[in-house]
Amino acid sequence: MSVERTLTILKPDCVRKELIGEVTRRIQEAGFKIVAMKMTRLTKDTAAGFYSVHKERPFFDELCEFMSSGPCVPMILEKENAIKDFRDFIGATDPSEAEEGTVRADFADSVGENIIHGSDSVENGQKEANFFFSEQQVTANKA
Ligand code: ABT
Ligand code: MG
Repeated sequence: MSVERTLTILKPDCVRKELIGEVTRRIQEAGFKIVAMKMTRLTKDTAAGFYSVHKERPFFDELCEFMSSGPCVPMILEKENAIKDFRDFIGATDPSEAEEGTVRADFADSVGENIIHGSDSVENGQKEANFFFSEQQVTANKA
């Protein structure tokens, strides 16, 4: 196994519910190292860019509305096998199907508002990290 990077976003519902601290604590306790982090608010257009793979899906407009409805907290995480381990850690997209003890099972209300994002491949993780951060912002944190 090799060290991978994944991009997570604590979504606007996570921020509204004042769960930034709790979810971040769980991320760190599970062994993911935070190498970049910020709070930002996406515009509807920026959210559409981030989720452009879903642009033909019926839920796309609602998704972009939600993701731009308030501030969110993107982070780059590093760990061995980070992509799969983080997807397991957050639980299924639909919280009613998410395994007990996962972030989505514990805190998410619905498939549309599901608290947290995790990249679904190493390649997408790199693209999504570049969407929010420059490499310089990551290496600056390692010094
Ligand atoms: P993300 O980590 O946000 O990408 O979610 P995940 O990879 O688990 O699931 P996908 B399929 O990528 O969903 C992207 C966002 O679209 C929302 N969604 C998805 C709906 O609202 N309705 C649906 O029927 C489906 C399949 C969930 C995801 N984000 N949010 N918020
Ligand atoms: Mg996805």
